[in-house]
Amino acid sequence: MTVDSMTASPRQGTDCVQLLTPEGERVRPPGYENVEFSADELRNFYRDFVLIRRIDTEATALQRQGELGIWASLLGQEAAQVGSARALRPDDYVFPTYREHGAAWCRGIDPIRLLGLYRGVDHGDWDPAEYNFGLYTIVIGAQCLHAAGYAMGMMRDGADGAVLAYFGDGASAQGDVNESFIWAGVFNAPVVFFCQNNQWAISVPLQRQTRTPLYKRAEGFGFPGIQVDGNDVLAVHEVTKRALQNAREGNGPALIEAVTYRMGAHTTNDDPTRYRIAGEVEEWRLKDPIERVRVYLARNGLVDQAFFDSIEEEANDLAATLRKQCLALPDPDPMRVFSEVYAESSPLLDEEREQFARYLASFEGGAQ
Ligand SMILES: Cc1ncc(C[n+]2csc(CCOP(=O)(O)OP(=O)(O)O)c2C)c(N)n1
Repeated sequence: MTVDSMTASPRQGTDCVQLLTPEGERVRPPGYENVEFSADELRNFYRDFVLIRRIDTEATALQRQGELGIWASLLGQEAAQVGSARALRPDDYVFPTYREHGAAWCRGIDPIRLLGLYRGVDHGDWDPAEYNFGLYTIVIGAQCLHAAGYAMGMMRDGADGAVLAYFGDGASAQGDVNESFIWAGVFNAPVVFFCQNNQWAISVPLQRQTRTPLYKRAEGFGFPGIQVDGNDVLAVHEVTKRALQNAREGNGPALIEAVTYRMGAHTTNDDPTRYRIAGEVEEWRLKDPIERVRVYLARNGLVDQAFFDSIEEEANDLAATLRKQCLALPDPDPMRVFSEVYAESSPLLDEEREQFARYLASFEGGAQ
């Protein structure tokens, strides 16, 4: 084995599914010749894109102004998230990480709830059962175990939905993710593992996570793996739709590797210029997921300038509302941690609650 082969980039392969090129050209690879999208679907993808990118920009600005504790930007990953989340049925169930703002948007979660979490005034304030969308998971890869278990439960309940679990290229190296692959595989659970391979796990590049393209790992666990251009919303949508349908029909799990790129910092606490070169970012800027849909829509006469203008206006209004709502979010009652972690109390919890209440009361003005 040569040094070159040891350090070869396990990146995009020739069998990576693409239906819309970075230049906005529609392509039809074998097996996908007859895939069609209506003009409405394409316009809706574009609208989702612009709105979630605007939410992301506004949240980043709010963090910079000290209004959020931290923010994990999704910039560049819009197609991976919108394409996959729009392939879900309402009765399917999603397990996200902490960067799935686009998927949350598609599931109908008000973005102010994401801002509340990152502002530190709540712990993720939506009811997972209402949206079939779990709470954000910061512990890398843990949600894949929840997803495999939930899918096994659905199967035993006779439900005919599927589960979609998001995780990153870094998470692919976690034990939890690999254990969930084993369980889902041997129990034929209806779960689609959706890896957003954005090339970096904070400062650790993909080459330090794997020697083979990630989708190829699935074979070793006994289910299909497929690689898709993660910046191509059409390809992501079609591939995810098929995998979810297969899972619902009892054909078991699948692993989708969406090849994409984290355009910004890992979080607002990070400085990516310390570990990656500007040329790499520039290369990916040319593959922007929004631009290719914009070009396709315009070139095929599916929209006019008024369409783009109205979405721009909608995005600006959304950002202004979000900003106002964010600044008005109330500080939480500090005692809330005792009421919302455990279903039932215990003597130790009672004692800690009383101690904490006394501590708060010791300040002038009591718990305020
Ligand atoms: C179990 C665990 N180990 C380490 C961390 C610290 N950590 C936070 S994000 C991250 C990298 C995750 O990279 P990846 O899975 O590729 O997702 P991305 O952030 O790129 O979307 C790490 C190691 C953590 N949150 N949980």
